[in-house]
Amino acid sequence: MVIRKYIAMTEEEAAKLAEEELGKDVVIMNVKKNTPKGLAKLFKKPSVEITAAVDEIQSEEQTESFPDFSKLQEAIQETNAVLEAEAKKEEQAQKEVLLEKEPPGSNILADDTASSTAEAKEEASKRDIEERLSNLQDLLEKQMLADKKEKAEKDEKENTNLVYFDLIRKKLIDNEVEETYVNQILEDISESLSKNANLDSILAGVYQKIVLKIGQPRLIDVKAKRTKYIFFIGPTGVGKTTTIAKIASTLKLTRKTKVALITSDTYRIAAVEQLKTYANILGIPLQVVYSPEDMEQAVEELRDFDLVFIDTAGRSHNNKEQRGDIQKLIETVPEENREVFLVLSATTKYKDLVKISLTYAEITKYNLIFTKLDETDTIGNIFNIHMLTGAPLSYTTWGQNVPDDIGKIDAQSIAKQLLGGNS
Ligand SMILES: Nc1nc2c(ncn2[C@@H]2O[C@H](COP(=O)(O)OP(=O)(O)OP(=O)(O)O)[C@@H](O)[C@H]2O)c(=O)[nH]1
Ligand SMILES: [Mg+2]
Repeated sequence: MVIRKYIAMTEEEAAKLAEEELGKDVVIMNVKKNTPKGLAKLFKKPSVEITAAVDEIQSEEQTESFPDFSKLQEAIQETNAVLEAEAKKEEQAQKEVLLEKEPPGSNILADDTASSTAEAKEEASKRDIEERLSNLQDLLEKQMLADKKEKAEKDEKENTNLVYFDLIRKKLIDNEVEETYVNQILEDISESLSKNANLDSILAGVYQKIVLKIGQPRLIDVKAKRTKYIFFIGPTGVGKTTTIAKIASTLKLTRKTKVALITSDTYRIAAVEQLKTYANILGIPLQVVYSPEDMEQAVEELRDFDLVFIDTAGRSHNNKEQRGDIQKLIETVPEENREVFLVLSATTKYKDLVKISLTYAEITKYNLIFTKLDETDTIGNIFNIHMLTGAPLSYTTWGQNVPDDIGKIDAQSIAKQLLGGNS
């Protein structure tokens, strides 16, 4: 894409300069009026600066538009047919007049009269045909002009939209939204695009599409009548335990929800200690389970609580046996009483996130939590993984502070960031 600035006294003059240099497909991206202030007013005149862009500069031959010969050909054929029909009609009319007026028995006189009448008729018919021909030509010219204008308007609209689409596509891809999803969004909105679309309306359309695709956050159901058992699963070190602490403290402190904790992460002493510390601070019970049988017992014992959070050990998604352990643990609780959150770090590279999320999808349904947003500037992967798995998005976290650095997923803020705005 070529982007240039042009300054002139009026916007039209500046646009003309742009068109002369960049061709007729040029798109005016921005218009800035320069009004001199203070003393500068005395010796400087106001001017207009435009920013113009074009996909690529076209050569003279390309920009020149050729007449539409097929239309011209059709019109000529039509004209010929009309003329022929007219001539035939006239010939017939003349024959009829002669037959009617010829006095019987005076051939010479009759010949003279007939020939002068015929000449006059012929003259009139010629004038008539000429007049019709000229009208037809006018009509033809008008039609051609209208066609040309319509084509130019259509081309301009399409080219302008293409430039805007390219700008938006580039922004989304810079923010690591997968190209497939970018194209999907742009295709969706190009169908519903109005004739007078400008950059703002296209941006608004894309923004809306992203917000709709992200959807409503799927949060923990604090009003459930039955005890809810909430599992946190995911790779090592992504922030599962910290996120449980954040959610449990917020619910305990602000909503007075009856919360209990279970940990099955018995592989590291530090892991149990970490959760015990949070449990002590919050004054809530913690049960440690070593097997699915222990889990069943803990579930039974904690059935008077509103919410029971279950911390699991970070697992490599590549280890089949470990995946099997997690699945067994989850299935100790009936589906209607449980909720599973897959915790992923926004800093993990896309290829790994794809593999992790697809592997976990084989063992359970889940909602998505993305952590460590404070450690990355690109958040396209949140959108990508949601689109790939269809799993609802729930929370994001952006720091180590318990309980502050957590919030429900904010579709508007994500859409704005993906489009290059501030959240
Ligand atoms: N910057 C940042 N650090 C975080 C965030 N959430 C958690 N952490 C840090 O990440 C590290 C690991 O957090 P844990 O909660 O222990 O992670 P885990 O998933 O439970 O880890 P394992 O139990 O070992 O699998 C800790 O230092 C946390 O303070 C976050 O949103 N942003
Ligand atoms: Mg942990």
